[in-house]
Amino acid sequence: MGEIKSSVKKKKKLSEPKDFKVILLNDDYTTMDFVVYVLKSVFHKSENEARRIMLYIHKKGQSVVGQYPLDIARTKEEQVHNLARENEFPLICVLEEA
Ligand code: TYC
Repeated sequence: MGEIKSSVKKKKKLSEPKDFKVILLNDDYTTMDFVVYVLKSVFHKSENEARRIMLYIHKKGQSVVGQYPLDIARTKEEQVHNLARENEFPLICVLEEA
């Protein structure tokens, strides 16, 4: 009697791709209005939410402003830095593994 072979293949466990937090940092030169503009245009925050987050960063030094898969997080980071450069502000954001 031949052995019955299972046709069901074992599923290789692929770990879920990690998300990355996008963190906006405070500085002394970027205007509050510009940070609010970035939070609205890049991170789709409402006016009230953008102002609340901006003031939190201003007081505490930094804040997570979103969490995304790596490619999207990198794109957001680049958009922030491009907008900041175009407008001659030193605004910085960094990514951190979630
Ligand atoms: N500290 C800035 C000021 O007083 C405002 C600011 C807030 C800058 C948040 C950057 O991520 C930031 N003009």
